Amino acid sequence: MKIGIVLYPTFGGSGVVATELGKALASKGHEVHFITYSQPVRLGSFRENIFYHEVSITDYPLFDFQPYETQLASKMVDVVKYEKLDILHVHYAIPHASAAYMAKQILLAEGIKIPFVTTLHGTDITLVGKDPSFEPVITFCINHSDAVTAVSESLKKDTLNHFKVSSNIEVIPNFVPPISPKDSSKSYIRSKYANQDQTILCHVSNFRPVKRTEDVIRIFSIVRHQRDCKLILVGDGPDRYACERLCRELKLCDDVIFLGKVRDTAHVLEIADVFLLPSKTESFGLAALEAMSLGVPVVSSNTGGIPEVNRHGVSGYVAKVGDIEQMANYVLEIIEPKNILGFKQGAMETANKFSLEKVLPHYENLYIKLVQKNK
Ligand code: GMT
Repeated sequence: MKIGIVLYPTFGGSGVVATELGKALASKGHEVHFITYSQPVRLGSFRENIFYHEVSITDYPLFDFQPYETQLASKMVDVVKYEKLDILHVHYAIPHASAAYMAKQILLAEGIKIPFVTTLHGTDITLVGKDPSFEPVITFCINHSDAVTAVSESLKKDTLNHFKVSSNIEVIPNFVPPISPKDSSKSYIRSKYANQDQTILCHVSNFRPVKRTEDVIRIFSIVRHQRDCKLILVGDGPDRYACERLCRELKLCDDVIFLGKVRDTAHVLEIADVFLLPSKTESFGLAALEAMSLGVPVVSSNTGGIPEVNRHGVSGYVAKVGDIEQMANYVLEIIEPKNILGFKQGAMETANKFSLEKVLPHYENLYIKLVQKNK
């Protein structure tokens, strides 16, 4: 099949999932066309069957805001028409699904029929809670997509609660992106951040308020009173400065390492002992799944879709949002020498349920069904 994938090219989970999905489809022989405004961070180097179409944004002085959605729709029309795509798959409702609907109508007027799948990732749905002005467009796009998928049962439930949905939503969970072979220099890298007796806690996010990154530092501070440990923070975003300030205030600077944005997070995750994800809301928690796949247990909040991923008492523990004392106690329990191996094993086994081989056929089957129906 010839598949167009529309995505945000950034470090966010939706972009990572869309890019890894495209790479996996390409390695199975499908022709994949990524459409977005800059090269997706996880795309990596040249690969067979992968094409990238950049949406260029015209800087025209009349516009205070450049009409990205219009240029994206035009690009989709162009790529579908000239690359003869069979299907479009858009990740994130705003503005990708509305641009896909527009592109579909333009193509229909020219006698070309193309189905499109919309995958909801979470913040596209919860956003409407903050800004109801998006509601009519999101509702329309969900109801006029040829198929809609959500990354967790929890997100499906939220979508049905927030919007008047008349079409079916299929839950296709996120998957563990293939991890490049273990770095032979793992113990060398570990030794650069901690000594052998120290425990490494880790957190990866975009430091937005929803991630509650300051909770990560407070949890670490409690744990550190009882165990010699280090905290590695990966990512960047609006709350980073507040986190740096908090570290100074709590006198943690020597033990907290801010790495900033890292493309290949697996190499950092694999040196960690426990991953922390205390988010306020989270439709899935891809970063936690990546950690689990590397045998790193997770202590997280119990919000949204996280408990579908992080199995309480198996791959780690979940606690109420903001309950940093409980989360710190869970970390201490996991790192007890008698417990750690069981949790590492539990994390890997749970992550295995979200393997690429298990999840990919769901998308492929959906595409096949829609392409055949479209004929
Ligand atoms: O979490 C973010 O800030 C980024 C956001 C995105 O759209 O890239 O992540 C959402 O989609 C991910 C992939 O499906 C999920 O793993 C994240 O849980 C979800 N984030 C939230 O719901 C806050």
